Amino acid sequence: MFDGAESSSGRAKGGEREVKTTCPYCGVGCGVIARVSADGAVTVRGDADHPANRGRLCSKGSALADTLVPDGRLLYPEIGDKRVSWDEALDEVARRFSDTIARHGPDSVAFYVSGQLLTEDYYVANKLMKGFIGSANIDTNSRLCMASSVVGHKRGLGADAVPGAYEDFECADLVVLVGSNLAWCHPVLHQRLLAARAERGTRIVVVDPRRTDCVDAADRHLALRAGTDALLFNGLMAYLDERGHRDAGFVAAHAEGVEEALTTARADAPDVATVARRCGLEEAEVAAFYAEFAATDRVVTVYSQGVNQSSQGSDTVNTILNVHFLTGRIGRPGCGPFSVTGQPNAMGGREVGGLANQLAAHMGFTETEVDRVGRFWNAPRVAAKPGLKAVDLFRAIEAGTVKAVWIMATNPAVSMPDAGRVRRALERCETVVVSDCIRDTDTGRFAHIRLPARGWSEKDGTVTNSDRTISRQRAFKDGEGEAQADWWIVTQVARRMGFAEAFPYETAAAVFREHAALSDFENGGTRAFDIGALSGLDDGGYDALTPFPWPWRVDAKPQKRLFGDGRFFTADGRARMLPVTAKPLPREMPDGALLLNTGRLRDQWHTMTRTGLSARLSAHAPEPRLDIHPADAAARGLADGGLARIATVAGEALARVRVTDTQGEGTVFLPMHWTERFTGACVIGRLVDDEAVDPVSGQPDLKRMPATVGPWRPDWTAFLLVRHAVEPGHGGYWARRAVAGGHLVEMAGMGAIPAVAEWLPGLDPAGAVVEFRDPARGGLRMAWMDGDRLEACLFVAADGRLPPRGWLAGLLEKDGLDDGARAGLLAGRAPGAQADEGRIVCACFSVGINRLVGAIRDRRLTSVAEIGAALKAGTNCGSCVPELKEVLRHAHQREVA
Ligand SMILES: Nc1nc2c(c(=O)[nH]1)N[C@H]1C(S)=C(S)[C@@H](COP(=O)(O)OP(=O)(O)OC[C@H]3O[C@@H](n4cnc5c(=O)[nH]c(N)nc54)[C@H](O)[C@@H]3O)O[C@H]1N2
Ligand SMILES: Nc1nc2c(c(=O)[nH]1)N[C@H]1C(S)=C(S)[C@@H](COP(=O)(O)OP(=O)(O)OC[C@H]3O[C@@H](n4cnc5c(=O)[nH]c(N)nc54)[C@H](O)[C@@H]3O)O[C@H]1N2
Ligand code: SF4
Ligand SMILES: [Mo]
Repeated sequence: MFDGAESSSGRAKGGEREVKTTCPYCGVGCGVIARVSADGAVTVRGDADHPANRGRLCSKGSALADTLVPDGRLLYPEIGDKRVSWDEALDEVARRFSDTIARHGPDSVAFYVSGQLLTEDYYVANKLMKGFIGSANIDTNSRLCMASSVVGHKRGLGADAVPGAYEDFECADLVVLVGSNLAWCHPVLHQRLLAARAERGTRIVVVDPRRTDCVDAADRHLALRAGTDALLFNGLMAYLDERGHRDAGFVAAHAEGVEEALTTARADAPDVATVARRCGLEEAEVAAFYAEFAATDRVVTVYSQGVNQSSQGSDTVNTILNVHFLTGRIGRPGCGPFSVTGQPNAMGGREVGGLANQLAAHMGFTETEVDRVGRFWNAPRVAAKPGLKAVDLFRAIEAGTVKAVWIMATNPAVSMPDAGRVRRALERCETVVVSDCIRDTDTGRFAHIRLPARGWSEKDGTVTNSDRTISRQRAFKDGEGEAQADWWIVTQVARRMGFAEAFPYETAAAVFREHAALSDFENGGTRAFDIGALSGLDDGGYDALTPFPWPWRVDAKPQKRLFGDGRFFTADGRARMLPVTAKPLPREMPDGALLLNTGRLRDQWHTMTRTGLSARLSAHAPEPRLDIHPADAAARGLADGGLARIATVAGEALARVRVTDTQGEGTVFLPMHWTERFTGACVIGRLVDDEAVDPVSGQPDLKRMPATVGPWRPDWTAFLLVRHAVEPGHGGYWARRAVAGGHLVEMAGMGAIPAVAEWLPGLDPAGAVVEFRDPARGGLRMAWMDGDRLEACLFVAADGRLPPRGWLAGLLEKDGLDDGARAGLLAGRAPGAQADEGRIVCACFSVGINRLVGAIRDRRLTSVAEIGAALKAGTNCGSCVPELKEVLRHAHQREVA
């Protein structure tokens, strides 16, 4: 296993290097080969040897090299806004935490960390807080992400362990996607599923209130009423039992609680008609789904945030597990419940105990476990009880009981529910430390101390993906500025707090060895997570480590699939079937309100600190957009492409309207990605309140927020193309995105057009070399030049008529403008008849909607394959194929009409 040193970091010709690492985005955990040329330029490609992706990458993975830019990086430690040395910064963090603890006790401090830390970072942070500070106040953004699955797993399986492997997607005959937009959020896994479907006819059922791109390749779409999944699965369990599909042998030998679970399910969902009515579905479609499930032996049920991010997320997870236990569809090829994890290391965080209600290495807070971890760490005061979960943690900060918080690798001022409260809490907190790669984030603005973290490409460690495969991330570049690895930063602070002996680490490998040893310590097969086989790994072995699934016990092989022997990690070894009663939505729906669903877009990652740097990735969804059903839009006077105001009890937002029948009536969808660095008023966390939380997992309900929606009709609209990022200060709508060579800022406002100097910081109207006013139409056009180079141009219109952005944006890329370009500049038109690319559909080859439609028309293209042959669109990662089909469908409809 370890003789692959060459394969992890090899030398290619001409001073080039190739390094094997792992993609830092989603939980698929694809292997990436980074090629660094002699001049330092980086290109990436998929690693054909990696078991997760076998060479494939999606649009985000393919664009990784675009994000390796110094733009916006936090380069040095800062106290206040002043640059300081590492020594000063680390001393200050240690002093403030130690002082606060001395004055107010260990529970007056907290860490809020992230599934984007590497396991080694996570391990050290958890050890410092739970073992040496003596509080369990360390929680993670996984609380917003996986906490309900963790609870469901622990209750049903006795351990937080995903039973299957990605191969199960490929040998299943039916894959049910519940609340998972796999096509956009786990694209490579989705491509593997589609390949299997092409080969063996795997059937796919999508359970989602929205018609996502997954539906394109699915046999059935159950567009159920939001929040009714527990009922659907209770109904399925009752149905299966009634029709004789119980695996009596499995249940008798390996499962506990079947009768109680069934009695509750039957009461909840006595028949298909009741289920259909309550889920808002046709009886026939529910019956057909149930019959298909019953008739298919190999079924994988995949679920993610549509299930987890719910006030009854944990219970819903258990209804899914129940169905698999009842029918013995677990522990066999092509069978099982499958929680797909979101972040690259969501799973690793669970292994080290990153959640406030876990200790470490899959141990909790029983006296035995606290004692065991204490002996292993040689720690004087291991926390004896769980700490505050994310929502409660920020409330405690607001209340002033938690007085110092260290936030690492997450952006809670955007991603937490009731982000307004989170911001108020951070504002009044005595000590806020933020470790991030990026200097100016919404959360970083509240920091007293900023610590520059190394990012992907600069740091070494391990991550665990959705199917328990542990892979190495490897550094292939130096850290930007003085950035350091998170494990190093925490280690330095721990030493300064007086715990030097317990934090001797000089390498990530040393941390990993200790983590592996703890997983095996007094385990004896009782804990699922065990990688004891690696506790003696030397540095060379760590460097060369190739991907493997856990558990990997001493003297055994790594284990891909769990529970094949019917033994679970409960005390008696039997699976637990939990009785669940489906609950109504947690929040009152005011009259006329729509249900606000929130989630992800294909080409952006969370709060856009990295994907937002890529022009390619930013072109697919250029602005924050509200998806709304045509009937709901019409009833509210909303037009496609116009602007909408969205208001909830927590806050309000402005977004661009997209009228689409992919959205169910009565619901709207907003992406979670935009922050105040990218838009004036569409921060998702400001819209969702923190009142509806799963009582067991503490996971907030982020997908079912009542909202009122209406048109927002600006008096003027504008756009600005500019080399350096500008945040307009006019208080209306704006959205900024990266374009090649700079930024494009779309704007709209109420009232009179403000004077440029007032709302566009850094742009001096006196410095504009070309200016053109059009009083008749209330318009204004200005350009700023640096010699022959375009620095910025601004177009404002009172009648909504602005020139297309594509050609103009291209001018930022040019070193100088020729006479033709200068002439066209303020006309906003290319001198020749150059086509505007329009919104980008295929991110891999930057193919825009206008070019697509033109080619379909002019070259009479009729299929996705023909588009691929003509324009290459859709031929790399394949994520845009459903959209290409849509474009084809519309183009042909237009032709017929
Ligand atoms: N492109 C991209 N990919 C990502 C990420 C990203 O930021 N961008 N983030 C990663 C992370 S951390 C995560 S956690 C994953 C999340 O991956 P997913 O869970 O697939 O993504 P979401 O868009 O949050 O939500 C999934 C679906 O749940 C549906 N849904 C909402 N309410 C309900 C309901 O009541 N019932 C059902 N059945 N469905 C419902 C939504 O309509 C949505 O289509 O993605 C990962 N991958
Ligand atoms: N309404 C709504 N809210 C949601 C969700 C939703 O679906 N709807 N989804 C939730 C989910 S599932 C998740 S996972 C969260 C995600 O939300 P966040 O975790 O807040 O989002 P990110 O943008 O991924 O934040 C990661 C930060 O870490 C920085 N970073 C990257 N690498 C490193 C590193 O190695 N070290 C350090 N120190 N910093 C680094 C990045 O620059 C960035 O600022 O959002 C949650 N919030
Ligand atoms: S599927 Fe996920 S892990 Fe793979 S390349 Fe895309 S974002 Fe990265
Ligand atoms: Mo997540």
